[in-house]
Amino acid sequence: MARKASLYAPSEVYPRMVEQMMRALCSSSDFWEAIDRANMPVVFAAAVVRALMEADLLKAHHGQLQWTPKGRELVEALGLRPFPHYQCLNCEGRGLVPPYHKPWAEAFMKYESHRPAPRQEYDQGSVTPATTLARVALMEQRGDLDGKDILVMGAEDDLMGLAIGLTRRARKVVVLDIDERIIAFEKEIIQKEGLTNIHPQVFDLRNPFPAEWEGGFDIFLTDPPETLPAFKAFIARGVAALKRPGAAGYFGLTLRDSSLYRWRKFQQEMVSTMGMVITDIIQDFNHYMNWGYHEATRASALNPAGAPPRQIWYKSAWYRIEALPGFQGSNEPIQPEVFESLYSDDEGVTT
Ligand code: SPD
Repeated sequence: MARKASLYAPSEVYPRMVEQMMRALCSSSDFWEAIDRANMPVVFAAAVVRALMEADLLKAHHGQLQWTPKGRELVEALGLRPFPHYQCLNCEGRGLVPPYHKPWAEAFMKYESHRPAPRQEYDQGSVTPATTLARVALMEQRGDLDGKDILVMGAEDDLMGLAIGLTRRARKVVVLDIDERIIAFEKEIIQKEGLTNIHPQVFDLRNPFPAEWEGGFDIFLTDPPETLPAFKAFIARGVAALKRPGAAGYFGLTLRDSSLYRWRKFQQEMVSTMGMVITDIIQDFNHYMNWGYHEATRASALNPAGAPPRQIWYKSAWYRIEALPGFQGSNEPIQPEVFESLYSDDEGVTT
């Protein structure tokens, strides 16, 4: 089965992938929910489903994926069980509960629902408010908030810079985003709240940073596009912005638009080329609210059952990396050919 599925996937499908997806399909007949349970890129999950359907083990029926009698027999013969649900319901598996009762969190909750709607051209798809609050809580817990100079590089539809600003505990927060709607939205709130430590500005991250930002920050945050050159360009630039050893970066990496093959390359870049150490990888920390342009994506076309997602299925791991002596970033411009395929390639299909 793995060999057959490999014909439809960008890289080799190995037997564990088939087993994961089959177990996920025992847990849910919904394509998107099954991907979430299997924690597998859309393209690989679709390849396994296609191979199972061609072998007459699985069929699509009224938007759902159902085992055929032959499929059910195989599942039983292999002893495959649905995945159990042991996740903590309070923290949703993040390992910490956002401090909803704190004044800054309450202020954030008051504003967040008015944020501009996601745009496909920028691959927007915002994380849930709980995710944003949990990210700030994690920074506070790791000593990466109080008195720090913080740089937020894009993905500000997640409103991370705003949430950090509202704590009034960072020394300075510089927020960069290409989407002028978001920058205008934040400027209004900043004025209303009388915040003096947050500076949002429209910035195209294809351009190099001005000299004063190089080595100017204690912390960077981003949620980068996941094609390899785009990832390298974003993270290397974040690293170039760090002041000294002990400074840190936070970012999200999915297993929806990237495979473990690609994670290995990302990790090699960060550790070997940039001299960073990975201190945290918290799976499924980031939950993304479904975006309005789903039906126009390749991901949607890859679902043989056709039905759109009914609940949150797109999640990512939250990484924290820390600079060690000798670390090295790069502040090169992002080349036009990198930008052309910034969001989509053979694995990235949700934009
Ligand atoms: N296109 C779907 C929304 C994706 C949001 N960006 C996730 C980037 C993760 N590094």
